[in-house]
Amino acid sequence: MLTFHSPLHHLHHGTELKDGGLKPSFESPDRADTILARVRQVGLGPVQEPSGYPVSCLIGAHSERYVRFLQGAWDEWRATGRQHDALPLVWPVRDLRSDLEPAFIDGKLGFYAMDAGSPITSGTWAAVQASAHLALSGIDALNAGRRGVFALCRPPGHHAGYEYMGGYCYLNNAAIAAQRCLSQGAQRVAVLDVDFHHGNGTQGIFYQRPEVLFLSIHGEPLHCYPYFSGHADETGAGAGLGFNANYPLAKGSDWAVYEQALLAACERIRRHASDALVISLGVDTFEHDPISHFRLRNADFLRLGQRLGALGLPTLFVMEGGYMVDDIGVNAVNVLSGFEERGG
Ligand code: OKP
Ligand code: ZN
Repeated sequence: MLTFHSPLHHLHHGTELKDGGLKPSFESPDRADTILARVRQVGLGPVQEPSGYPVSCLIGAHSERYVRFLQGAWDEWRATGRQHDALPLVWPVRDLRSDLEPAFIDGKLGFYAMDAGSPITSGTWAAVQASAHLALSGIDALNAGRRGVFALCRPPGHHAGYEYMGGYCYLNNAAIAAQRCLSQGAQRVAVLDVDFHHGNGTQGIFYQRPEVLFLSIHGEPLHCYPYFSGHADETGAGAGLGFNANYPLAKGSDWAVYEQALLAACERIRRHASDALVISLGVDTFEHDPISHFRLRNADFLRLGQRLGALGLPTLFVMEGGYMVDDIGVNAVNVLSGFEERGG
């Protein structure tokens, strides 16, 4: 399997609020380094750097003004004399106004964020842009005839919506990839999100669109982040009604429970008759993940990959979460190896 990777991800290393103070984020550069080392160790296949793409390739999945905000946010923040990470601290919830973009950076940060988990730092834009380019390069490789491709994205993307960042995510790499796939001639695409957390951003971007089937298997949202989306009754709207499928599972779910949801999702994907499949690949479903609550074991990730390979579709794997760094390489590459066994 071909892997796309860029060393530019190192430019982004943020902080997050935990235990009452600012600490280095769980979403750290050594995550991608560990996965890359494992890709090389098992000889998964060639590793390439991404091509360059114009900013216009990000539009569609995101609005133009949101991309412009991301691009300029650090400079606007620095211009106010602050040098530490920029975090939002005020949000336009419910009855507040969300129809006007604030002019000052502190207001813009809240306007374009769902939480305080996605700090803007000096290197954030360069890293998130490179991450999106990995996903775009991945789709181009599929279109050139590859059967399976791995975009080793970092920062991740699935919590990022049409006009917001959040949950360590800025640009929605999987949605950007699906969008490119359609613009290059595919009629139908499926995006399956196997990260522990609901892919609220991807769901929102495609909620009204029947050509993109979005499916997500995740911790049930009354108890698990992101709390405000991911319920089973979210099935799409307008022309997209019936093209969104959520499989929320109880905290503590193991492979036996997980596999049932996975089989249901695979069946739904077959019915969609997709031309291509994008997998939002989070491995925070692992039993020892520090922030998640499923109980998948190392070997279960191999089984997951085998099920995905059996779908027989051109497949792009886009890296999302996974915070037990010791095992992240083994678990992510187990999915890819399982896929190759069954479908490569
Ligand atoms: C991103 B991805 C932990 C708080 C959790 C955000 C989690 C984002 C997960 N103390 N905050 O889906 O893996
Ligand atoms: Zn996650």
